[in-house]
Amino acid sequence: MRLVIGNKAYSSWSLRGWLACKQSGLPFEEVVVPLYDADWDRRREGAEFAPSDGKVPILWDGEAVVWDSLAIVEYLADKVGAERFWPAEPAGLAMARSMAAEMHSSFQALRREHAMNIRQVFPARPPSPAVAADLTRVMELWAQARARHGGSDPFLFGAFGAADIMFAPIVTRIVTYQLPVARFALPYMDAVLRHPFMQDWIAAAQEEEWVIERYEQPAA
Ligand SMILES: N[C@@H](CCC(=O)N[C@@H](CS)C(=O)NCC(=O)O)C(=O)O
Repeated sequence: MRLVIGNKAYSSWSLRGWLACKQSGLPFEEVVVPLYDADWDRRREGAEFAPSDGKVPILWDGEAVVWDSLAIVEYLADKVGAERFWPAEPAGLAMARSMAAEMHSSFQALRREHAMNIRQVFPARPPSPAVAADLTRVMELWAQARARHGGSDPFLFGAFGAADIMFAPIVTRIVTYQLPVARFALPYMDAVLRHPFMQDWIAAAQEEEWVIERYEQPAA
């Protein structure tokens, strides 16, 4: 398999796709392309990107191409077995799938106003009302997953899985912008950040030389 991703410092959807590949346990080659550089428009029209929507991540598996982070999770879960990604029992499965889908479709203010930047910790500032509302919803979801399905393991549904993969860039944004969170969330966030896959990604992001200036500013 070959996974095309953007800058590890900034590309949150790439992080999700990459975590999904790591979680699958399958070997894969990663192709990291610098987002929005001088070659970006040319590159996204090339064969590596077809027939995607010109965005990363893109997973190639022989002739098969999957170009959306949540679709990559689903594709790999089908390929290696759902138990690596999703809770086995129906109530946990229903909640985990709903949370992954909500993450994929929602939290626009948090995503727009606080772009991922794994290399930075910006001075704390009060979040906008829209971001505060997004954070409240994230806390509600994490609290419910942990209380109902977390058990003694630290992740949302016990073992590390698809829901954690989808929320991992929210964890890093909370750190980067020092956003306020409920106390119960701290051990969960710590477990995500300490996960070996996350440690590998963060280390690689630190090594990257590409800089996108607009992501190097704290939120307005
Ligand atoms: N729906 C896509 C979103 C992918 C996405 O927006 N990727 C960003 C990088 S994090 C991108 O490629 N942006 C390039 C562009 O919009 O030109 C997914 O979940 O994979």
